[in-house]
Amino acid sequence: MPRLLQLALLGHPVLRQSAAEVADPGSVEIRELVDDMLFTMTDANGVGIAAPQVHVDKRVVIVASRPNPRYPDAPQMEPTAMINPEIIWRSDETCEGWEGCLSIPGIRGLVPRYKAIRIAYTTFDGTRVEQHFTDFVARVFQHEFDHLEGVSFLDRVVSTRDLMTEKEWLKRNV
Ligand code: K2U
Ligand code: ZN
Repeated sequence: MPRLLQLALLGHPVLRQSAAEVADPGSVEIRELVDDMLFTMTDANGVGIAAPQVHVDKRVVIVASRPNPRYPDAPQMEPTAMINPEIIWRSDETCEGWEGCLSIPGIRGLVPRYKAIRIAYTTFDGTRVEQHFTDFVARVFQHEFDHLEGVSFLDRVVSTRDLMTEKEWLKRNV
């Protein structure tokens, strides 16, 4: 049975460090971590989550785009666990979008992200996979990858005037 994990909140040092590479992607430890991360993300209505957000210093993320009030056109995808992910190419073009974060409750920010990216990651069986993402899925991946580097979406907003409370944002965006 997967466990509901405690979320690290902004200010906790685990969110401000570079996470450690995973040595054994196929271990029971990593499979159980991913199960618990997925359960925790789903409970919080997230579209992604990174291991440092559940106090685990490992380079593991889950990307799970689905249509949601802010991004009704977001593609529905199978939640995908990515071990030791990296960005291997990115477009010059960027685009802005509103983001939230499970580790920064109650705040939304307008964040510029690369519009298209090519990524690589390892799966549980040790296979290295490459994928091309655009638009919202590219945004979610970049948000989660930032967590592995100790970066939050607050660090990416161009101006603090691009921040608002979730309550004010919901009045204007849903
Ligand atoms: O890493 C997290 O904190 C999960 C975020 C991921 C996210 C990435 C990019 C854009 C928005 C969110 C959570 O899913 S926060 C909940 C949420 C979901 C959809 C849109 C906005 C916020
Ligand atoms: Zn986040």
